[in-house]
Amino acid sequence: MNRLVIADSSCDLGSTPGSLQVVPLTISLGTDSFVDDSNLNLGDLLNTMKEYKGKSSTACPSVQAWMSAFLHADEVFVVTMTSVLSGTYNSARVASEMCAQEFPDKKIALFDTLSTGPEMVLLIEQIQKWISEQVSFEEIKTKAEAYMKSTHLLFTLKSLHNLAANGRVSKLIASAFDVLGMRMLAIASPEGTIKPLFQCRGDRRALEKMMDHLKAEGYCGGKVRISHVLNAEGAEKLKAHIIGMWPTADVKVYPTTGLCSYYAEQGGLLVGFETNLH
Ligand code: X90
Repeated sequence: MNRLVIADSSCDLGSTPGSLQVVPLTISLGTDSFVDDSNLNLGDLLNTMKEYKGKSSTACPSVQAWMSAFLHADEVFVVTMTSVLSGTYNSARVASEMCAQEFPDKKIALFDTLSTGPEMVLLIEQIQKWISEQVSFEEIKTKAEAYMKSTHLLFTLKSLHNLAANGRVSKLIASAFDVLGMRMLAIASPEGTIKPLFQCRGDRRALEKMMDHLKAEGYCGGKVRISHVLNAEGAEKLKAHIIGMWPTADVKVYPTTGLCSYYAEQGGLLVGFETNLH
């Protein structure tokens, strides 16, 4: 029997044979279409975004794409971004129902993280660990539901343009955001929506505010995963601050792939963190 974690590409990870299969979303800028998989040229996407002033959009994976991914293992654990802002979860759910009819012995567990990016990564890593420890399918399901309650997503953005243009944040929130030199700090709310916390000017202030938020939420040295859109410097600074305060913290930094790069936009930082140690 083989077991696999499957996630949509908003997790910012690439597929790793045998342990993670990533199902891509697609980003469209006019007639250019970018599939968020290992062939994506991120520089190309970001440059096109800079130059292109027309309408752009994204599309979630098709039911068929999820179904083909589900065929890779007998037991699959599917980790998706928030069902409130994307059809990704729903498409995976329909695929799992179709799979269940065709392959009644296959086991599929679906997890709507009500978040995205690095908060998905925390769950993916945790499920991979349980798989390696041969924890049963049912037990992984129960443990994962509980684990999701102890993970969070904080992010800072320099622009809300693509989120607002695609209806993922309200026009009201976007118009209240004075973009020039400002950064928006926001979180994934427990309901799976974008909840702005405050705006601040300058990277240093944003860093202080992020540290304040981690403390206020009860972060105490657990895992942190940070993805960034061409902002390795900001991500590494935050990592250094976290390690400075909690020296044994397990913190990893990596670049976003296509979907999060498109929505978080240049300079964006996404921070997934645990508030309970496991
Ligand atoms: O086309 C689609 O179905 C994809 C839509 C995705 C919409 C949101 C993606 C956000 C990516 C921005 C900051 C984090 C948001 C937190 C969500 C609760 C990254």
